[in-house]
Amino acid sequence: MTKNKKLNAWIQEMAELTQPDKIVLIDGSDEQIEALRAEACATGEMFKLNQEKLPGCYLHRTAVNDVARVEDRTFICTSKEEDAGPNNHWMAPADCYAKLGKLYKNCNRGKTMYVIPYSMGVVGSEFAKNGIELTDSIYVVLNMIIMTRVGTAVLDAMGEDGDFIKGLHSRANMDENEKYICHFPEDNTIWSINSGYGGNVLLGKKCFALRIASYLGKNEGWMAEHMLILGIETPEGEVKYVAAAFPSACGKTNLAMLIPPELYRNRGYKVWCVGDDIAWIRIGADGRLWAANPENGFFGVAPGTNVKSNPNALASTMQGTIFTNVVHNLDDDTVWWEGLDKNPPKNALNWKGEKWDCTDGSKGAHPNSRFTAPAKNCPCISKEFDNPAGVPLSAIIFGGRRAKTAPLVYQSFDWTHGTFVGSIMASETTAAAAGAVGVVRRDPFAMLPFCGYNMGDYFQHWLDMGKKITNAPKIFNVNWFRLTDDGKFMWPGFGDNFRVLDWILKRCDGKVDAVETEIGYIPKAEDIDLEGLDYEICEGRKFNIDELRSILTVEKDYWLKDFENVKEFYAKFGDKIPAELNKCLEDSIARLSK
Ligand code: GTP
Ligand code: SPV
Ligand code: MN
Repeated sequence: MTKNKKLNAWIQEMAELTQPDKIVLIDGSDEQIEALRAEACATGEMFKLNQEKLPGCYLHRTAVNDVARVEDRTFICTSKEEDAGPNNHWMAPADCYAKLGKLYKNCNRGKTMYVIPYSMGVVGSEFAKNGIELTDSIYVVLNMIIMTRVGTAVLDAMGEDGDFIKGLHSRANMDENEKYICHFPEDNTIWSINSGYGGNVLLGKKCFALRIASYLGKNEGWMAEHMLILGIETPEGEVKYVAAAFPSACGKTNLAMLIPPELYRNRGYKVWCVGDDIAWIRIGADGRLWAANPENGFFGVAPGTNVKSNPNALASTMQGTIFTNVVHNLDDDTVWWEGLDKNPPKNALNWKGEKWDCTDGSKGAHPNSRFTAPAKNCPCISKEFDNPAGVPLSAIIFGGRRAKTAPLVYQSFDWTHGTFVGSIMASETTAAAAGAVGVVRRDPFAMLPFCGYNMGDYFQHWLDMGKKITNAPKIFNVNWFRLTDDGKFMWPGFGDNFRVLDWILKRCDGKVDAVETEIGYIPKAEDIDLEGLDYEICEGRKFNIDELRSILTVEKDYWLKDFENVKEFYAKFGDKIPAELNKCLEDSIARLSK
């Protein structure tokens, strides 16, 4: 089928196991894409939207019980359980292969198995890595074509004996009790069965580019992170880059594409998007950290995306986009979701495909409904997007959803303390994963669901990397999600987050001082530029410098309580927690208890 013998043998082996009627190699050609779209529309797997308003756009609905990642059914299968760590569910590789082997047996009978050759990173470049996904789903094929670099060029880059990550996916019979997303880092293998939802089935994304890649990065001296990458162009025309790790549905896509407030636009500032979800980070010859986005598209959260909050994301979805689990407007075959505008369609189907009455209080789009859009559609895509070396980082930013405790922004004391700040991250859970929403949980580095090995070893890897970087980025933490007592967001967020980025860059350049507190350096309120900010917190009450002061305060009682919870979290990892981090924790508690 291809000129790569290992690949041919593996395809054959998986075909013998799953017994497809037909095997189709994805070459990435326009003709093949058109034929697949037509076939998916004929079977009802996808719906062709209004091609005048939304050229090349389609709608897909997943099964109603298959709308998010399933963390309880996600496994890391290493020979030793300790290598997966308490942050992962574990199965012995042989047991998992045996268990899933039974589920895969003959599961593709009567179906076509598609062979998708894809590259994470620019095809054939030094740091790119190849994968093959076998799938029974055209929806998966078409999403992978947007999200990664797919087709014949990848096979050419792999050559006759090149390696690849082996990904086997089948929707099989969609039995929710037999859904598994399993990773075999020691075999470069991913097996996913009985799901059709994004993060569970687009195997290049979380499964490969984070779980398998984090494991490879640990062994090879680089990092795979759940981070956006953006460039800030200054009025002098210089571009500085930052990467930011926020948990799922906590604002990466929005920050990555933000449009600065008018005040800054007038001064000549611009933001360029390099990536919105995943960063592969290496140490460059100059001793700096260089970050590249291995993906080729955006799998973004639809609800809340609108012309004010994220116009660049919205523009990215205007062509060649697949919408999943949004509202279908039957009048003109367009799409809608909560927070798009104030005019929900009257004649419409909800995400389940039922007739939807927008006045009955029910949600039309699923809270984790998504768009899959080509990165090249984004009006602010960086000119470095296709640079295989990536971009040099001036700052790394951590953040999460915290109604209380975490201030708007603070800076760590140094790399080690910055690693500590990443390790103590916590955030309210969101609809991106199955389970309860709004519960605070520890989510170090926004990698809790994505670290493919023991998180204690991952913390150590961060510390080790720090020792090798001669010119380290500064590390910060932000929180856009502080709430008032009556449950409203205090900080305006979105484009106004640029005001915080501006402070961060000034700190990196040593152009502004800060207040040293128990948890790190905090801005003086007057150093965050509020000019032109016109934000109503509640009826008639505008955001002002006093509000800002209140979200820049270190509330000691909250922090001490939080650190008790960090202790419990660390305890799960036993002696895997690096001594330097335990020391940071003790020192922080001591400073706060004074
Ligand atoms: P994943 O794709 O799941 O990894 O998520 P993400 O981190 O890219 O999250 P995204 O940017 O899509 O944001 C998720 C939700 O948070 C959306 O509904 C946004 O509207 C909302 N959001 C993003 N930024 C802000 C902000 O600054 N303030 C507030 N209040 N909400 C925000
Ligand atoms: C996330 O959940 O962090 C996502 C979406 O980016 S998914 O690809 O489904 O994981
Ligand atoms: Mn994500």
